[in-house]
Amino acid sequence: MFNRFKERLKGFKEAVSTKIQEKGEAEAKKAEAERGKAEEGKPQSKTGPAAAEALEAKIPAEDNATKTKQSFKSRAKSLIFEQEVVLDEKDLTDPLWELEMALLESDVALPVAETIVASVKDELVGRKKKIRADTGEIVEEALRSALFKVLSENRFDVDEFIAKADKPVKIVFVGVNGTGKTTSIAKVARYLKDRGYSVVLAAGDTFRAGAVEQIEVHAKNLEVKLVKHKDGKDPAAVIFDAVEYAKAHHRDVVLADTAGRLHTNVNLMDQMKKIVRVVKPDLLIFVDEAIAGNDAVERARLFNEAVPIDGTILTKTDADAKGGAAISISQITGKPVLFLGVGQDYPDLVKFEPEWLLERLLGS
Ligand SMILES: Nc1nc2c(ncn2[C@@H]2O[C@H](COP(=O)(O)OP(=O)(O)OP(=O)(O)O)[C@@H](O)[C@H]2O)c(=O)[nH]1
Ligand SMILES: [Mg+2]
Repeated sequence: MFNRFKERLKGFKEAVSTKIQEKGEAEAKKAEAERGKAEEGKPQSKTGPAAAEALEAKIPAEDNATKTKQSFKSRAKSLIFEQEVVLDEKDLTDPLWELEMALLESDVALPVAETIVASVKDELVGRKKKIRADTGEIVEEALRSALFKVLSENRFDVDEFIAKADKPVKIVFVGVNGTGKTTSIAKVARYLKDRGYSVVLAAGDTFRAGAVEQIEVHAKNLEVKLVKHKDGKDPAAVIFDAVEYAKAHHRDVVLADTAGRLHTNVNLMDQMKKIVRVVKPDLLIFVDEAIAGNDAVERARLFNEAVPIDGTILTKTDADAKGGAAISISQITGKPVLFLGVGQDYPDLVKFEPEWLLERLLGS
């Protein structure tokens, strides 16, 4: 998961680490030279690389028995770098450019990439950083904090929402063809059943051949009621009936499937607007696949413009090397990500938590 993203960030991390090391070394030398000047004529007590070498030369062979030359050198080096380095904007120009390119190539939307870069810059510039061997950690921390800020916006607790909402809770799933709507409905049905809710499915994809049979298989597997029309072509009517059924039988949640549609298909977009007018869903969920990257984000924006969505489900994150859609989609739509699809089976659904995603984006 997100392998290319991790790979692409390496360049940035290395660039900052190198910059901090270089600056640390330069400042150590400067400090040493100044101390040298101040103490001219006095008995010398040197620090820095020269001191390390001088000290090393003085250590008698017997004292040296347990310490290798190498370990002494590295201790000396860590002493040298145990000082504070302040990075300025100029130091970070190249590394931050590298970061922006890495984000854009990972399909992070431009405004989101800019936000992340600005936030990383904020973290790194002007702060005194104690430098030892952990320059990598400083960079990692700045990235983590910048990404966390982006991922934590528009947070929404779907469990809490369903628990508190009047029943039946009406949830309609929309999106372009083949992105995983029907599979996600089945996964969410199972997720809700596991939490004690009763679920009704609505076979609202009256457009694609085989769509009703497909959701019928899921309903059977999951042992949930499916409401379908025999020859009806009006998805709004099917979903409306499913809601009526749920009311009459005191079911908690209605999950409504719809046909895949492109935002450019005026008729199908009008049909979606009609579904929303008739059903008045409590949640209109846009489903798209993480592997579509920028396209998924752009489609989410366009669907949200046509009919305001309440959130998204990003599927196929298990197959996504870049991570850009998962990072950007909520920022661009202003709506939360509710779940991530992480495989083809029913349990392969993860409730969106910034910490979970962050761990996968930056973890080893
Ligand atoms: N790897 C992976 N595959 C998924 C995931 N979600 C769905 N799929 C697969 O994506 C394919 C399409 O899934 P569907 O649920 O039929 O997609 P849809 O949006 O309903 O498609 P249409 O009804 O044709 O618009 C299927 O082969 C699913 O198994 C996921 O999270 N990970
Ligand atoms: Mg479908």
